[in-house]
Amino acid sequence: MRKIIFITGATSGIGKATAEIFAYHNYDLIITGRRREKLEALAKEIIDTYNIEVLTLNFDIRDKKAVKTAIESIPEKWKSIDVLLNNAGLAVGFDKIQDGLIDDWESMIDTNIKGLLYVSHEIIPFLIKNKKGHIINIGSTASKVVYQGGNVYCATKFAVDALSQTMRIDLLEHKIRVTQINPGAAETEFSTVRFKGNKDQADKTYIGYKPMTAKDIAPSIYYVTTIPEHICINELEITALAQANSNYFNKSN
Ligand code: NDP
Ligand code: 8X3
Repeated sequence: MRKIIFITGATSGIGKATAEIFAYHNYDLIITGRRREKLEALAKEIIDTYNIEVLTLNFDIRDKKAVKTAIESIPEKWKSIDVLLNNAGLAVGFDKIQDGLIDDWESMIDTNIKGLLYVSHEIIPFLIKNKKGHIINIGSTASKVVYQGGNVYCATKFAVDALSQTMRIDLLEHKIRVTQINPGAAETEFSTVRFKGNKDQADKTYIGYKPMTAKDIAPSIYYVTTIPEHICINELEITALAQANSNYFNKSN
């Protein structure tokens, strides 16, 4: 029987690259996101390439009813989930706190913290019932070190860090692994979303150095699931060689 991974935010970036690598490694996939056409296109591409099954669930992670309804709709045979990848997330805006927009703050808090919790709330009972499982939360270098203009985004990623740590404690008795992966700058749709579609501004994020891509991060996400059963990689930080932390870059290229 093939293993199953449930991925939030699989329509783009890190979630999409991770879907591809787990498919390559013979997992069946439950892929989720708001953009239905991108989900369907990815499902088709993966089914055509790999001999595995894909279930698509189309919902907005900020909508707790929609999350519950979508996960309740999962057919019985798909409930034997081995890995939950809490990846869906975003930054909106880059303003100093005094200039920040409350709508931007709410969007990040609702997606990165509350959305992660809504999904985890529905999936964790499956993992407990199945007596197995691995939760992988995507944090960030911003889960550890804040930067100017990062205020609320960093706060949400610090919250993810706190949740990963407490999930690991709370789920200890159920032998469920909890890993947090903290990427540094990776060129995905992330900056375009942060700068609200302003591609020029987004591109400036990556000038002067070679950032990671989603494909640089996905193999490590797969790797943490492959280690012996009695071990857990609790945390992993991955950055471009040109990035030391949230604030220090070598932008001389
Ligand atoms: P992308 O913008 O490329 O992908 C984000 C994914 O999240 C999309 O699939 C998007 O799907 C999904 N998503 C966003 N909001 C919602 C929502 N309300 N409901 C459902 N799905 C949603 O960015 P990345 O791949 O870079 O980001 C993935 C994760 O990695 C995020 O948690 C981000 O914070 C984190 N990260 C990114 C870094 C980077 O530099 N790129 C560095 C460190 C961490 P859709 O729009 O279809 O709903
Ligand atoms: C995303 C990368 O540097 O904008 O978490 O925080 S950064």
